[in-house]
Amino acid sequence: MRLFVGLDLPATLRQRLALLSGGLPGARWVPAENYHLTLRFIGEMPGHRAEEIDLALSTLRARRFSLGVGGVGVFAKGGRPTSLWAGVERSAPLEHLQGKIETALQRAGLAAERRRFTPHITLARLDNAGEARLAAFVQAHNLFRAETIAVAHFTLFSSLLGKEHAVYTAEADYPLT
Ligand code: 3AM
Repeated sequence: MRLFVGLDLPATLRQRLALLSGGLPGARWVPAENYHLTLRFIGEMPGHRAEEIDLALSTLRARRFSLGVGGVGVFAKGGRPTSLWAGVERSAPLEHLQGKIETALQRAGLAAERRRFTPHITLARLDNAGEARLAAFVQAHNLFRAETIAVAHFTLFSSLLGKEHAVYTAEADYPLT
């Protein structure tokens, strides 16, 4: 099973984000049902490890919080833009939850994540998106702001890689208090 921990997003936010799709050649838009915020990518795990991970996550305690979404940005690799995303406000409760998940997963035997946590919601994968068009898109949507959402649980997702898009399934939800 290919796993990751993340936040599921409410339908209102998905609809709002979906309005950003379009008008950018070279963008493969993520379908609205796939929008999520990754808190920690785990990767391929055998079933018994998945169970240990589930157990570790279910003992974690953290508080509910609200999340602000706004702005758009781009990740690049070797100077090439690879993905387009909607920004997520960094906040103490979000960082706290992410840190607790990291600790729980390390306790469950996973190696430490070395990449810095950069909260975002991927909107599109980019293949050869023209630089000027991309810059114009980012500028045009930089003032984008969505309604603040209430986060009351986090989720362990499985991800089945497909030809077009991955299929994400919520395997377990963990309530925040
Ligand atoms: O949340 P986003 O869409 O940015 O790209 C994958 C996706 O990111 C990422 O994990 C999220 C859920 O699938 N991902 C895939 N392989 C990865 C890897 N080897 C990875 N993240 C880190 N390391």
